[in-house]
Amino acid sequence: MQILDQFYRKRKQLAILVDPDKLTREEIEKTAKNAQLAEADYFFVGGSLLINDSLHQSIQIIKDNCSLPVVIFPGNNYQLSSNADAILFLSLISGRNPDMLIGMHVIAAPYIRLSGLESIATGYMLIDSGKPTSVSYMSNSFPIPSDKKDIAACTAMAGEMLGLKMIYMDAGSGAENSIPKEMIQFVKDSIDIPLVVGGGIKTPELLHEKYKAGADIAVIGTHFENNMTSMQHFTSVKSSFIT
Ligand code: 1GP
Repeated sequence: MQILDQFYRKRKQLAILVDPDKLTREEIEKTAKNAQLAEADYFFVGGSLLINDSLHQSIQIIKDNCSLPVVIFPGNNYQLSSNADAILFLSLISGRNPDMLIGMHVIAAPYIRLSGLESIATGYMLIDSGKPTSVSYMSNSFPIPSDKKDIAACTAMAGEMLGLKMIYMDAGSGAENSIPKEMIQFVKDSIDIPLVVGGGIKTPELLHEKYKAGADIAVIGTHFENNMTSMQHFTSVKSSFIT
């Protein structure tokens, strides 16, 4: 998988999150074209609910308008499409809801196998961002408090020891407070697998802070829903980390 190759080459990466419920066809088209021009690395596609059943179509629009890999970031086990290149096979390791740790995976596994999608085993950790998020409500799980970096680090460590291939720390879409740099750094120092960080990254300065603290891949969704043309300002942050 390209994500792992880039990680071993020590390249910072940026994923653009598209929630098919929040963007029109035209907006997805524009986002795809902008992402290609700005040299973003991936599209993550998914949402907590997906009311409009447009996952398949949204992925196709992205594919028709750019050549970036599309990775499904599923809110539940119905969010599958063979139009994508890969899927984050998420285990919600910050929570204690067995369905989110293994139950839904058992249901989704044969479909993923049949679809031919590459599955990326990912330890998903929700971090408290100051207010309840869709994910914590929908998953019936508590996020890790943002000042408990030791809990976050031990959770990530356990995920790595269980064989997961990436850790994704998420403050939730549209989070007021992004994940504190101290926590990112502490987790990064505790694991050897790629670290994905998302939620509430609204400025290039915040993105720089997350990369500097140890994020290998940053995920941005909400900001680009309203500021599509600003992508270049964000992707140019990656180049300051090329060694
Ligand atoms: C949410 O990490 C992603 O799961 C992206 O968050 O929408 O706040 O950028 P934003």
